[in-house]
Amino acid sequence: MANILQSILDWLRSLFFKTEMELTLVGLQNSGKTTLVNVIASGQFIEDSIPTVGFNMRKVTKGNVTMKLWDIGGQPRYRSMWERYCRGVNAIVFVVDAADHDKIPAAHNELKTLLDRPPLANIPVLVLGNKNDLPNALTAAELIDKLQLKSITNREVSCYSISAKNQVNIDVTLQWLIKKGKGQK
Ligand SMILES: Nc1nc2c(ncn2[C@@H]2O[C@H](COP(=O)(O)OP(=O)(O)OP(=O)(O)O)[C@@H](O)[C@H]2O)c(=O)[nH]1
Ligand SMILES: [Mg+2]
Repeated sequence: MANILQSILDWLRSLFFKTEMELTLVGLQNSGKTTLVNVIASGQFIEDSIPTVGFNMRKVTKGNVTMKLWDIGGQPRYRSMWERYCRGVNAIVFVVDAADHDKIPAAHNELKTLLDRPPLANIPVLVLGNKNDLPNALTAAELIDKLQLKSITNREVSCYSISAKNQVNIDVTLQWLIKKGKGQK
């Protein structure tokens, strides 16, 4: 009953109030962060995105939700910036190239280092195993195992297998993110 009431309240609130939220996308270079932002913003897969120098910011409005998306470069020289751009956001989106098995240990390390930073305590994390259109891409279950996501207990963590290219699971990704903007579980 409480759940139904909560849903009705959320729905009423969504009719009258605009939600503004901030999200930061991080992850190793070539994992597909900029491609994903383009897909979220315009529904278009742009084949030759160039490596991000520093960061980009895009504002995207979906219904009455405005998302400020911080897309940070994944090359080693930019990784020290990740923490700064993750502070105070509604959620951190950690993008992984699920087909690049050799880079999984490095992705695991970077994720762990980032989440160990005290200013980022409690911020929800969405891990996206991108490029599931490629053969041998790791499934969500395999990523949960290899990135040891079950060992993260001090915050909410979810993991989806997506393809920015074929727009697979972009809808569930957006639903998860928008919920975080509304402060929902
Ligand atoms: N097959 C496939 N390729 C993808 C997908 N998403 C992105 N790519 C490709 O992966 C490459 C890297 O994509 P980017 O979006 O530039 O990667 P990035 O994470 O922003 O990289 P940095 O800015 O250097 O951190 C590009 O050639 C994309 O076309 C996908 O879902 N499937
Ligand atoms: Mg980029």
